[in-house]
Amino acid sequence: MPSPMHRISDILTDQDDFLVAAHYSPDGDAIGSICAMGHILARLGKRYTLYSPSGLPASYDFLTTPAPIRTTLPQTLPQWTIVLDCGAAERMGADLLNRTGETTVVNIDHHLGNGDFGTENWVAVDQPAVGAMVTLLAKHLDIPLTGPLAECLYLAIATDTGYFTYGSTTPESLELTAEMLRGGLDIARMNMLISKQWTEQRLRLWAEVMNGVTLFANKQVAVGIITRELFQRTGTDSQDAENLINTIRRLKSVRVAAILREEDIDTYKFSLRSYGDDNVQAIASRFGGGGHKNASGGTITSSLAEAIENLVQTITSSLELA
Ligand SMILES: [Mn+2]
Repeated sequence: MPSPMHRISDILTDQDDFLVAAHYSPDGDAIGSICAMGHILARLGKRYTLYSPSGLPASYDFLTTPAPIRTTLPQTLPQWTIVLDCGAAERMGADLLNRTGETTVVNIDHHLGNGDFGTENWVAVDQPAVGAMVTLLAKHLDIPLTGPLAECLYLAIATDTGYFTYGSTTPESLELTAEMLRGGLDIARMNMLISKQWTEQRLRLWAEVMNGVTLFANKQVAVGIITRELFQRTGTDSQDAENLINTIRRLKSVRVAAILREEDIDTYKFSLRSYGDDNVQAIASRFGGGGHKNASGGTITSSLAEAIENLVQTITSSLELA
């Protein structure tokens, strides 16, 4: 029996008219994979439509897209819909989810617990990015990893691997990226374009949150707070707070970094980060949350003071921090 990758490769070659989508609020892997798939379909001479309900994020507007990204679905859906980087069917957003009966879903993903919601499913949890899977498709179809295609693939793989620093980084993903470099990818320019997207507002937000960080348990637990008032005052939103926690985690004494973000009155979303054997997934699960061993999150409904105390107490006892 052919592998899922071969079956999907055959679909791309033999069929025509595709909708290409990913999860809503797309990250670098999602948007890079949508655009890369578009470049592949263009190269194969196929009809295709790129779709993301919120459009191309402003922070990725440097990407050379093969076609505009539509924010609404066409009246009649194409025969095939390629869904990328969606850990669950709901992640594609209600508009598309409600119409999957009108099309044939090809599900390409790397999240644990995907559930194989497509008609065709290629779910590879050992892949560091869906962009790496799309790269394998391109290679299998003899499409060179050059030009705008390589830039989209690089964005997807680099951002999902933390620039090749996470444990998910594979030798293969480095080899594929090396092939893009040999094909002329300007990696310094790409990294500049990807990282140099900050607004002054974001800088002020980060400064205030870091300034307000409180340390507990002999400075082994760091807690940062983001209120709705702070977002409002600095003119930012939750997207601007992305990755802030990783900077707090850099404190040498810290084993667990936490951020509590006010979602509503007495409702706080928390994120936890750790390194190595310090399992924050187990801590998040005590609050009904989830995630991975070193990156997890969930929601706490209580006053801020209670939320902090509860979280710090659970972290301290779970990791036996003195
Ligand atoms: Mn991904």
